[in-house]
Amino acid sequence: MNMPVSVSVDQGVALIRIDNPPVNALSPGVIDGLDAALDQAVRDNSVRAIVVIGAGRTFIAGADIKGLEQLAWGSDSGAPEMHELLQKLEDAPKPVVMAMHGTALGGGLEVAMAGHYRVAVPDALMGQPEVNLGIIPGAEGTQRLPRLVGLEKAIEMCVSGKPIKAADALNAGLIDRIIEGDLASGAAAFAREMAARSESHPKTREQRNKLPSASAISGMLAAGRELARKTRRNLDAPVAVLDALEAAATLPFEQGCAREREIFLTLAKSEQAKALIHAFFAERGVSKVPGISKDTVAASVNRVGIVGAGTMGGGIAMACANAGIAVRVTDATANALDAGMATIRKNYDVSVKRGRFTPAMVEERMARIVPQVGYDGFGDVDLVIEAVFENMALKKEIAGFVASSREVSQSGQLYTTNTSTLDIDEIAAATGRPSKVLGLHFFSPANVMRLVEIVRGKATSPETLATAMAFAKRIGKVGVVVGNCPGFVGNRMMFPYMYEAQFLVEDGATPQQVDEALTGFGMAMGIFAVDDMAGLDVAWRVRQELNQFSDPGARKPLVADRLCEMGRFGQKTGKGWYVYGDDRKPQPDPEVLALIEQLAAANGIGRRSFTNEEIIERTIYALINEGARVLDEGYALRAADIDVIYTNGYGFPAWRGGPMFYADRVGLKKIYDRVSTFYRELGQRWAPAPLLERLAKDGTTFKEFDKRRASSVVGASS
Ligand code: T1G
Repeated sequence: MNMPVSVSVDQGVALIRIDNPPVNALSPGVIDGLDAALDQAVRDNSVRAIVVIGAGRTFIAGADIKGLEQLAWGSDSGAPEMHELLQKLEDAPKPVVMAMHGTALGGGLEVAMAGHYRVAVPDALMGQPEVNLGIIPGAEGTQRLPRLVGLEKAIEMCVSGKPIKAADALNAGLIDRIIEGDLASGAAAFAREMAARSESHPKTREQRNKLPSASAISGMLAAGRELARKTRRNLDAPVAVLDALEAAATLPFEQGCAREREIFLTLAKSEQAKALIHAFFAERGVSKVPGISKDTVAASVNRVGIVGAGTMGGGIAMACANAGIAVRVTDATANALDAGMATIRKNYDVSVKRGRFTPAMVEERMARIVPQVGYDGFGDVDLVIEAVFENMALKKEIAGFVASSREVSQSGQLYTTNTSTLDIDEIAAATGRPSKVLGLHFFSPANVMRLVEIVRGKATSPETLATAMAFAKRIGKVGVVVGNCPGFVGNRMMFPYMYEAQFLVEDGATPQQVDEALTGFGMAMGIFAVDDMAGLDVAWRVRQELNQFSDPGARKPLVADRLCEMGRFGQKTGKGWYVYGDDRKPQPDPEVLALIEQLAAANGIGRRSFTNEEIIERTIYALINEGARVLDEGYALRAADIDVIYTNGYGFPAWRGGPMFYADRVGLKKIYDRVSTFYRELGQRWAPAPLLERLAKDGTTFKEFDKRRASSVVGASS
């Protein structure tokens, strides 16, 4: 068996190499291996200095999150035990240099900070991302980081969880040198230099000169709390980490470590940690798709052609250009193209103002986007993305044209459509080469939102799917493979949720109350504010395209169509469910409230008041019930995929794990019972999903369902 840690000695320097693919996580084997390697290097009289380095793509990316998951769910093992190792590193009688490349995160950075010196390659990233998993650093990071970079910088890094780049780290005092060229030899040379220079080497835990004076501490912590409140809404860990950082500034090192440990262990078992660790693995799990293996050949996508320069087309063009992909954008008229390019320019200008891009970076990106009327040069693109508005006839016409036109089409080219609801197979049929076709459902604004639903048609080939998955990753998106049903996974679930909110309003709640209940639950936005932002006309058109209320017995929402007939399309017309002033903040509109009351009365709907709890049950349980159907029918591969879709595309709070994980935590029996009650009281639309009923009666969870389905798929293919 390969040892995860090895030692080699060259010209007086011991190189301790950690080799625990894929990311050198700190498994117990790595921790023990480091400990033994350190002993060996210290004992060896020929060794004057020690370098610790990671093999493969990265230094250490942190504690093993699998272990943390066990800890979260009640196991007593799983908490990384590193105090002794860190102390031994720091007390080593020979200089220890940590040589970082890739990502030194969490426990990885904590190991690095216990070394006497740190060096890194220019593109290395260093950070304490633990808060993103609902925990705080658990290996003395909150105590050593402020000693190296000062309290203010440590607060910023630990609250945001965002890693910093090598140049920033050098500036802040986190590292001592940036190594250009080969890291191992550069770090060894640096180590020899340090060994020759001095007998004693700096121990981070003994440094106090970067810690603030007593009078400055409370101001910094107050600013940190404000930062946590503003930027990490509803999260416990970013607030708790400030207590550990306060201990670093006010208590002796050992006591500070004890305080950190206490907070770490409490949070490690919290609901938020369970949910966020679930979200971490759920996001990594989406790349596991039946029929796609490491051997499936994904074509590389370097040139993209986009049809339609509207909001979606423009956003997708930006996402591609940001990833270094050359883009051609076509639209029917020069005017439409000019408007589209102006919007792209305006969006980039905002990024410059916010300091995200420099003007030079923007020019580089703009130069990658070529606007054009017609399809000149489309023959050379690897991937076409049609992004015109949601109309089947138009989409088929374009698909047919692109496929049949010699100058546009070439045999290897993928054809994709950015529909949010329409039938991929029908569009694929119009191209005559359906194996090369799939849906790419981006979310608006497409240059920002991380989610893409990758819609597999019945003829989509594995290679086409693999190419689309790799393309999504390349442009920085989380691509979730879904099946082809109306609305796919995300929107199909959103419709019952949205309409239930509308029924609640007809039944006596107000749009504002529903939205406040939902944001109180943790949704990024209320559903009425979302509808206003997306445009009420979008759902209106979908209602007609999909004939959503064709069943004569179904309750139809009364107000939304009326608002559309009145031209109240939401933010873009200044009025929708709410009314908007210059600040674009939604304000309740008495006209809408009167309309709701009038329509309810005219249709004999009795109105009453609702508690927030009822509102959450009626809306979120509608989402879950439809989620169970989508899962059962196979349009979503896993409940966890639904969670990824909802946390990345629909503003569902990641700290609740996603709708299906949330359902597990509430208990499927409770959800099923409530859904059954609604079914009796409110009718057919609340019929319990068969899978929900089965799992509730078996006393099991969606997580268990995922495990069982995964093993049955593996079984089937082997
Ligand atoms: N533990 C276990 N597995 C990990 C892992 C980790 N820390 N990090 C990544 N993986 C797996 C991941 O599941 C995937 O597996 C594969 O590696 C590639 O990941 C004591 C408490 C490092 C920037 O939070 O941010 O330290 O799906 O697809 O896009 O205080 O992974 O292939 O089977 O994401 O190149 C702190 C989490 C832990 C870092 C690489 N560390 N990881 O991104 O690849 S808490 C983190 C990442 C801690 C201490 C504590 C990213 C990455 P599979 P990937 P990538």
